[in-house]
Amino acid sequence: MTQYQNIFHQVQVRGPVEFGVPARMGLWPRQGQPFFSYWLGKIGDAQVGPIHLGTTGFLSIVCGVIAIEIIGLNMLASVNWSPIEFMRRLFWLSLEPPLAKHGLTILPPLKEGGWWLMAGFFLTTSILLWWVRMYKRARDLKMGTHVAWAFAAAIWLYLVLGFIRPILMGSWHHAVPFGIFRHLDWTNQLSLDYGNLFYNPFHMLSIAFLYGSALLFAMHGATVLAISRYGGDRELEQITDRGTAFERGALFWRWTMGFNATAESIHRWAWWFAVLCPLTGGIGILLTGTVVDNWYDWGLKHGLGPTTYTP
Ligand code: 07D
Ligand code: 07D
Repeated sequence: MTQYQNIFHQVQVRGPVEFGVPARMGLWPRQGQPFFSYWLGKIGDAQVGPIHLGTTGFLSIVCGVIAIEIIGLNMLASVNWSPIEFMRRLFWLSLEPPLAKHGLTILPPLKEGGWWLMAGFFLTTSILLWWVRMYKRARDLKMGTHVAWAFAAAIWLYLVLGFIRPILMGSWHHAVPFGIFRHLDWTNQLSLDYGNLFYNPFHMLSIAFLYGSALLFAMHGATVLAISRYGGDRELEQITDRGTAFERGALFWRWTMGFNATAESIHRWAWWFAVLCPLTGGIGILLTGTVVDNWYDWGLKHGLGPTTYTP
C-alpha cells in the first residue's frame, strides 16, 4: 500500500553528511566525525554531529564536571566511601549548604558548607558559560537569541533560589541542598516555614504558566501533526497563503474556540508562557522570607481567605 510520506514518517532520507550553513566558528572548528543512527532517526534527525563545543562550551563542561565531582565525592564520603552504599542510597544523599552560623562568609569550614559553596560556584559558572555559548552560537548562525533568553529565565529562578535570596536573607544556609530527595524536602520545608506557598500569588502565576505551557505545547504539537498530511510541517511558509494546511489548523481552532492563534503568534504564546513560569516563580521566591513571612496570613489579609456571609 502506498503511503503519503512526510518528515513525520518513518522513511529516512540518507544523503551525504550535512554540514549546514557556513558560520563564524571562533577559535575552535566543529568537532567529531558525523555518523547516522537509525534509531535516533526515529525520533529526530538521524545524523549525529559534528558538534561545535567552542571555548565557552569546553570551559562549561570542565566546571560542570568539577561541580559534580565535588558533590559526588562528598556524597561518597558521607557513606564511608562505600560504592555499594553510594549506589543504594544515591537518591537520598546530599551536600548541604553552610550552617546558619556562618552567614554569608565565603570561606566556611569545608565540612560545614565550604564544599557546598565551592560546588555552587562551579555549577553556576558552568551554567552561565553554557548560556554564553547558546547566545554566541545563535548570533554566529545569524539567528534570533530567543532560546538563550528563555534559558536565562530558568537561570533567574536558579539564581534566586541559591544565590540572590540567600544573600538577602543574610546566610547561605537558606540555599538549596544538592541532592535528589533532599531538594524536594527543602522545597516542602520552604512552603511550611513561610505559611503555605499556595497563598503566594506568584506561585499561582508560575503554576498557571507551567500548566499553560503544557497545554499550549500539546495543542500546537497536536495541530501540526494533524495537518502534516497537507504539508503543515512547513509552518511558517504557510502563514499568508490561503487554502494551506495551516489555514485548516487555524480554522479548526476558530470553529472549536471562536479564536485562533496564527502560525507565528502560537510560537510567541508558547515562548512567553514557558518564560513567565520561572520568571514569576523567581519573583515569588524572592519575596518569601524577605518581604512576606507568612503567605497564609498575607493571603487572609489580602482577601484570599474564605469570605463570611453577612446578610
Ligand atoms: C526533562 C530536561 C532534562 C533535565 C533533567 C534533570 C540533574 C541533577 C543531581 C548532581 C525537566 C537533570 C538532573 C542535573 C543531578 C545531583 C545532585 C527538565 C528536563 C533530567 N531541580 N524538582 C527534579 C533540578 C528545584 C522539584 C528532577 C535542578 C527547586 C520537584 C531532577 C534544579 C525546586 C521535583 C531535578 C532544580 C524543585 C523536582 C527532574 C536547579 C522548585 C520532582 C527534573 C539547578 C523549582 C522531580 C526527584 C526535570 C523529581 C524534580 C533537577 C531545582 C522542585 C533531579 C537541576 C529547588 C517538586 N528536579 N527543583 O525533569 O523527580 O525537569 O525529583 O535549580 O518531582 Mg528539581
Ligand atoms: C528548577 C530553574 C532552574 C534550572 C536551571 C537548569 C542543569 C543541567 C543537566 C540535562 C523549574 C539547570 C540545568 C543543572 C542539567 C543535564 C545533563 C525550573 C528550574 C537553570 N507547586 N514550589 C514551583 C507546583 C507546592 C515550592 C514552580 C504545583 C507546595 C517552592 C512551579 C504544585 C510546596 C518552589 C510549581 C505545587 C511547593 C515552588 C517551579 C501542586 C511544596 C519554587 C517552576 C499541584 C510542598 C518554585 C514560586 C519551574 C517557584 C516552585 C508548581 C505545590 C513549594 C510552577 C503544580 C505547596 C519552594 N512550583 N509547591 O519552572 O518558582 O521550575 O515558586 O501542588 O522555588 Mg510549587
